[in-house]
Amino acid sequence: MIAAERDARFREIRDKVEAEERLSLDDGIFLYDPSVSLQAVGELANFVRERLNGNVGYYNINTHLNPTNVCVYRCRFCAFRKDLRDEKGYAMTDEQILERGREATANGCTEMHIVGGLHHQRKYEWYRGIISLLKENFPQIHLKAWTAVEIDWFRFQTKKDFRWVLEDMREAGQGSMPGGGAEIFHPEVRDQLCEHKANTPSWIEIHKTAHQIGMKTNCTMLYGHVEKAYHRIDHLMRLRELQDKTNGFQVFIPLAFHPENTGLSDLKKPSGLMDLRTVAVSRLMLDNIRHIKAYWIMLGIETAQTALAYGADDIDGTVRHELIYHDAGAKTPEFLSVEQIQHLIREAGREPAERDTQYNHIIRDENDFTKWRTGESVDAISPSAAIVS
Ligand code: V47
Ligand code: SF4
Repeated sequence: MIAAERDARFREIRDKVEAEERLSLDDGIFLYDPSVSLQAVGELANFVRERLNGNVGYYNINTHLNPTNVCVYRCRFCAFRKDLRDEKGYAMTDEQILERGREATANGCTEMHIVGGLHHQRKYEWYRGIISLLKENFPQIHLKAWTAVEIDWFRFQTKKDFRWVLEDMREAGQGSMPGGGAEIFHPEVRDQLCEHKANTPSWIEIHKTAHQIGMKTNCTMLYGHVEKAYHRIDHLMRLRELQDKTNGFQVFIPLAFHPENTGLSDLKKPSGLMDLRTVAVSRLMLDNIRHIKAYWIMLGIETAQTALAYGADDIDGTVRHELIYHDAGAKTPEFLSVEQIQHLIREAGREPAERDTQYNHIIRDENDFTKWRTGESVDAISPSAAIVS
């Protein structure tokens, strides 16, 4: 495409975005073309980001819990899983899990992000018991637990349906679902990465069922491996289509592939340019998902900060005990303090705001940081009111 044609095509897309019209598959693929200025794509995404979320950069205070790394599956991109008899394989005891809850409470965490492997010998009751143990002992902490891959496994274990599993886990204390396990939906790619685990129709059905029973969920896309722009845009459009039906996704998180110690270690990790373009294109394509998260653990702090000007309005949390990315070679710190996270958001020119998992404001006790109450939904505030001059 010659430069004049390219500029005209970009203007067409800009007009659509300004008029709040939906972008097409072809629009999305065009925005991924490296000859289309990244800065221009980023500016357009930033325009949408500010229209939706003002000048705020959201974060939460959270911790991770990976109860086991033993897994029956062998996803090619995964450095975290271990075989049953591997000496590095583990399954946490109740006491270790309780200790994590105590640590989270002492740190003022509002959320525990719980995901792990599908252990050959652990029954459904073990997984359910983790949720009820934590909820009974730490009722204030929101449990964002189990990806669709795990819910699919629990269906297999219990021989019940998705709705039964989700309702049973909710009764035990599960509050919402993280967005993992989505990878790339298109079978041309999915079959190369993880042909055995929950397939695309199951992933979609599980999130749809969660939304139908009133449970909010997150969604993700793993990019930067064997997929092409077409597969990424197809993925985003499938998420957009489900969101049109259910409105149950809270946030989208693009996940950059980290190759170290994986079955795809011959690949290079995606560049910072690709990371920023993916954040921006996601913001532009997902016109019905309010928040885009630049997960600092995965992007690195500098790229996450920059992403706050390329469409992202959230950088995830303070995070402790993250293993999935660190096992795959992530060089980011193990956690950030609240002061550090606020500083990096301010340095990016945004106003930090603490939220809970479900995007409500968190109001901390002035005398005791570890105590808090939930304020109104961040989405109830109009973006113009949120813009800080
Ligand atoms: O499902 C695994 C991905 C996901 C690698 O919902 C990898 O708020 C890159 O979903 N390189 C788990 N990615 C993480 C996840 C997540 C993270 C942060 C916030 C939320 C949320 C969800 O990580 C997996 C897979 O897609 N993954 N291995 C790897 N080597
Ligand atoms: Fe198992 Fe999840 Fe790793 Fe796949 S990504 S091998 S399901 S732990």
